[in-house]
Amino acid sequence: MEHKAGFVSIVGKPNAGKSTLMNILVGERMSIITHKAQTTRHRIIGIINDENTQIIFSDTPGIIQPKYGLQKSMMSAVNESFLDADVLLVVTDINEKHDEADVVEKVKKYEGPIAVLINKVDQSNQELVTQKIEYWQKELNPAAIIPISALKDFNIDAITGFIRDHLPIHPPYYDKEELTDRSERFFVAEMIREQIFKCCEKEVPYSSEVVIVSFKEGEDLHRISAEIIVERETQKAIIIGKGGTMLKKIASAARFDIEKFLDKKVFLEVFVKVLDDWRNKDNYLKRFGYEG
Ligand code: GDP
Ligand code: K
Ligand code: MG
Repeated sequence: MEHKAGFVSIVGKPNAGKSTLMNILVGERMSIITHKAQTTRHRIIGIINDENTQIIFSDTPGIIQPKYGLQKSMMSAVNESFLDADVLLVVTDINEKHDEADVVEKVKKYEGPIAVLINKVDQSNQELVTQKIEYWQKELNPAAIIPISALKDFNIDAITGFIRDHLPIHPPYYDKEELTDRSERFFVAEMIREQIFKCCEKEVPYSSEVVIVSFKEGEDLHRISAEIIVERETQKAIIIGKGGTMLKKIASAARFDIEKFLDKKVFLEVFVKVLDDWRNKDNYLKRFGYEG
C-alpha cells in the first residue's frame, strides 16, 4: 500500500469548536480552548500517524474582520493556511445565529476537497441538522457535510475517513514520532494564556501575551519563568489582583496543567509587565511570533 500524507486546515468562525476538534483528532490537549472568541492566535499544527498515513492538521484563529494589528496578523495566518492544504475542514456551530457569508466567501477560493462539519449537534435536533445541511449544500456544495460533536466525540471517525479518502499519495513530511511543530515552551505559554482567559474578564485576556523568559530543565524539577505582557497599568493591576491573589490563581492553575503536560514537577514564576499598546506595534508583534 502506498503512503498517503497531507495538510488539513481547520477553519471557521470563532467559537465554532475548531480547537476542540483539533484536540480530539490529534488526541492531545494541544490547542487552548475556552468559551471566549479569539482564543487561538497562532496557527498550530498537530500530526497523526499510522503505518500508511500522516495527517497534518492546522488549527487556525476564527474568521473575523480585523480591527487591530494583532487581528490582522491572525487573519493572515488563516489565509496562509489555505494555501498548502490538501483537505479543508470548515467547522460551523449548528446554533450559529449569524450568517456565514464571510466564511463561505473565503473558503470558496479554495479548490481542493472541502468537508463542512456541522458541530455541536449534541446541543441540537435532527430538524436543524437537515436545515443546516441544505444551507451548506446551497451555499458551498462541498464534497461532504458531516454532523459532529467535537466535545462528545460523535462522528469523528467520519472526518478521518473523509480525509483518508482525499489525501494524496506522498511520503511523510515529518518524523513519525512528532506530534507538533511547536516547542514545549510554546505550549507552556499557551497554558498560562488559557488561565488568563479563564480567570479574567473583558479586554484583559485579549490584551495579554505570555513570554517564557527562561526554561531550565532539571533532573527532578523544571524551573520556568514567564512574563505576562499587558497593554496598560490598569490591566496589570487586574492580573495581579488584590494582594497578588489573581496572579497566584493563574499561576497555580497553569502549573497544574504544565506539570501534567510535561510529566514533571515544575517551579513556575510569573511576572507581569506593561508594554504600551503592544497589539498595534509591529516590533512587538514580530517579537511575539506574529508574522505580518
Ligand atoms: P474555536 O474558537 O473554534 O477554536 O472553538 P473552541 O474549540 O475554543 O470551542 C468554543 C466553545 O465551544 C468551548 O466552550 C467548547 O467547549 C465548546 N464546544 C466545542 N465543540 C463542542 C461540541 O461539539 N458541543 C458543545 N456542546 N460544545 C462544544
Ligand atoms: K474559542
Ligand atoms: Mg480556537
